[in-house]
Amino acid sequence: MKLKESDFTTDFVNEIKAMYAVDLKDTSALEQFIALGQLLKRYNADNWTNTSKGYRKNDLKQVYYFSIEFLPGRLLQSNLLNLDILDTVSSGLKKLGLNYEKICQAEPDPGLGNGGLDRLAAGYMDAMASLGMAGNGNGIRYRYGLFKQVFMNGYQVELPDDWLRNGNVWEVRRENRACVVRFGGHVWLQEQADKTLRPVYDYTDDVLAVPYDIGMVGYHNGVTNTLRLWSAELPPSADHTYYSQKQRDNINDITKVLYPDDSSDEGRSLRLRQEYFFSSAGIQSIVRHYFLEHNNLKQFAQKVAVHINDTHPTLVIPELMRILLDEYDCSWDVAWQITTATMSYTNHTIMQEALESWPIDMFKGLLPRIYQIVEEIDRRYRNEKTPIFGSKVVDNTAPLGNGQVRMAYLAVIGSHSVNGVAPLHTELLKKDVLADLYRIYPEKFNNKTNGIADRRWLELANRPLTKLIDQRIGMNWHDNPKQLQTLTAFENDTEFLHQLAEVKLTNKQRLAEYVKENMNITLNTDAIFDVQIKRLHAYKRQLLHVFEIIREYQDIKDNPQKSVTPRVHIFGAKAAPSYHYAKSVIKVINALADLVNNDQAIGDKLKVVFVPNYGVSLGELIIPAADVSEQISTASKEASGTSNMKLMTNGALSLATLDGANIDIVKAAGSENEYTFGLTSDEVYGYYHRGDYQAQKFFDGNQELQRVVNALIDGTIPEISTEGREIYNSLLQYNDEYFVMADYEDYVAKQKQISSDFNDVKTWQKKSLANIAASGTFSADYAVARYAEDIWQVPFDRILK
Ligand code: GPV
Repeated sequence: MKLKESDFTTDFVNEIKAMYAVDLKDTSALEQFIALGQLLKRYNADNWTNTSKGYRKNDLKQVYYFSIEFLPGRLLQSNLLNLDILDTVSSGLKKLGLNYEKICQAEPDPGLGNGGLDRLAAGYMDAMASLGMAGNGNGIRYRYGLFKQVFMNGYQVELPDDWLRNGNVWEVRRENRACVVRFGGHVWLQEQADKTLRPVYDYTDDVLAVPYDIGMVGYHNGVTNTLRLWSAELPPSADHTYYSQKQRDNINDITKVLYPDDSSDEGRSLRLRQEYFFSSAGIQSIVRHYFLEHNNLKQFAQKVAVHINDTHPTLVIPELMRILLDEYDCSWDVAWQITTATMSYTNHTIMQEALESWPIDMFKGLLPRIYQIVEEIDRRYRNEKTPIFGSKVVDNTAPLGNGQVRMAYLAVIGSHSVNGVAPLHTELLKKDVLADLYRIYPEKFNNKTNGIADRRWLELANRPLTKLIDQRIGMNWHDNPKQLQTLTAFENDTEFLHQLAEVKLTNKQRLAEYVKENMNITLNTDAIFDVQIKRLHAYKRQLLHVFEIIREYQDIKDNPQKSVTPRVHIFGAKAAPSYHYAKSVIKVINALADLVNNDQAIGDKLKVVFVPNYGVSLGELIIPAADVSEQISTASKEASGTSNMKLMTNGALSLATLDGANIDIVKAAGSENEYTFGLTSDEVYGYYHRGDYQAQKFFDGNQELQRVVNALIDGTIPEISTEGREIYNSLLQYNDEYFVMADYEDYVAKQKQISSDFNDVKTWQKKSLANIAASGTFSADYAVARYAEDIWQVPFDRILK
């Protein structure tokens, strides 16, 4: 949009007056942020209205991306960027004597998600709008987000994340679009006047689902799509019906807190209620919207695509069936044809424990009609497939089995497309986790490698680098990130490589300031900033990184005179509150940090920083400052990873196993520009098949490793006697489930190589440049374009070459 700076300052001052009835100088940064958000919403109102009107008028096919969590990050800057008024506004605010940075930081970071899965969903919303695609999000408006993490005595403590305390300026409550979601009760068949039978529900617990819409502003294209988040409230009949306090609580609890678990199944019925709640509300509102422009169901699947982001929204399948059967009198076959043509599903993990399933008794009690439909899907599936594939394969893949409703199987059977999120992951789905279903439905399986919101992670998070790139290759890459590739022309340009190093230093200084201010640790910005930021999980192997730190520490202590390349090891990670092992690792890292950071003999050769409360905003600060990107999951376990891509585009070199999208990153940037190590996925599976992995052997064969592992239990690191012992036992007594011991030697060798290579600034920066240049292909814009072409069959405006 076009905006004159003077118009903006006038508008802003007026907004402040109208909202707070005080002078500008008497407002807080938070108030300024809220006023600015209001103003932007007003500026963008026509875009938002016209976008939905346009989709309706042109009867465009709409995509609905269902995800139980979205992790959008702060929206102010990205909205300003996408509206093309960032410079005008920031300089206008400056003219008014205000601190633009501080206003941006006053925005609460919505804690509406856990990790990569949810960040991916939010990034795809941005990409859909930026491609001019009719894409909608559908999720839950949690009153409290993921916990706020603090460390007390080195332990993780979870505080409530009250992110909505001051409201959410970006949202619009639309009570007139509310719908009722029914739980429990009895289902029976009632004869209609025309003698047909219709299910009727009695004694249900009804919940009102109220949508809150957030505008998803497209990049420089005037498009604003909608992310619809549902909130659970008492139904309007509350005036007449008596609700006990318990019933009220039951309703309010549905959208009260985000489940803090990441890829572990949570057998609580509240989670199942959350899943049905937003699935049902979303599907009801889609059907209602469809019938605004159509009077029969013939075109439904041509006009609507529903995407199931991991299994949590799988109940959209039986819910759409329910509506078609019970409310629109479709035959089963017609309803099933429409449903499967509409639905598509993304799987995000091969970890068994993350494959959701629900005990049939719980499911049936909570969702009796939906259960009947799942039973019928199961019955027909068995009838159709058993003669062809035999009962063993069918038993192993049917929606119902072992007393459970198996969500991933239901998702595959009820969708026309199933995709993994990196080539290796998709191959493993076919070969292992979903192998039997792949035999039955080979045509459904496809890969869609993840992508990141590069405008957020590069343009916004790393302004100095963006400026430098713009100076060299102009601005076309902003529209088409693959053009970053042209940067390779400068790979031997000494001045440019020097400038790259300067930019990195600037970003490291910025991070160092934050760390000094918030954690009182002084960082040496000449050191290698070695970064591992992701949820804490055994398979991600933060422990391997810990081993390297212990090794470096012992090495410096043993050889005080030896010259070393200084290191700063930076961690950011939340552990699920119930994940005992992960919390022990946090304690160990913090104890190690205490030991190392306070040892005079270590000085600034080595520092360990565990930044509390890692999330999108901290990522935006840390990632541009990284030299090394730790992507060290056990091969086969990380479906894709996305921090690997964010770090790459900011010029960090990957220290990586051949897992997930690391493989594709190495391919894109060239293996000479990354540090790969460790078992391959085939080798890991080889151990599984033979059953002959022995952690002890690796331990016995490597004295250095023995010393490192012993440091967990011999008092080297004070105050971790319990945690150190647990981890020690997980390695030696329980045989090291994630092959930390097997990969140690190769990992350390690569770390040593890094320490030596880092000193050759020019060569290092050349590698860094190769990473930046090759990172464009991992833009979410391309990923979403591939979903649109191959799976959703929806058009989009922007042509990406
Ligand atoms: I399943 N992922 C996640 O963040 N939470 C989950 O519950 C599950 C998966 C992640 C994977 O672990 C990453 O490898 C992947 O990059 C990300 O989803 C997005 O696909």
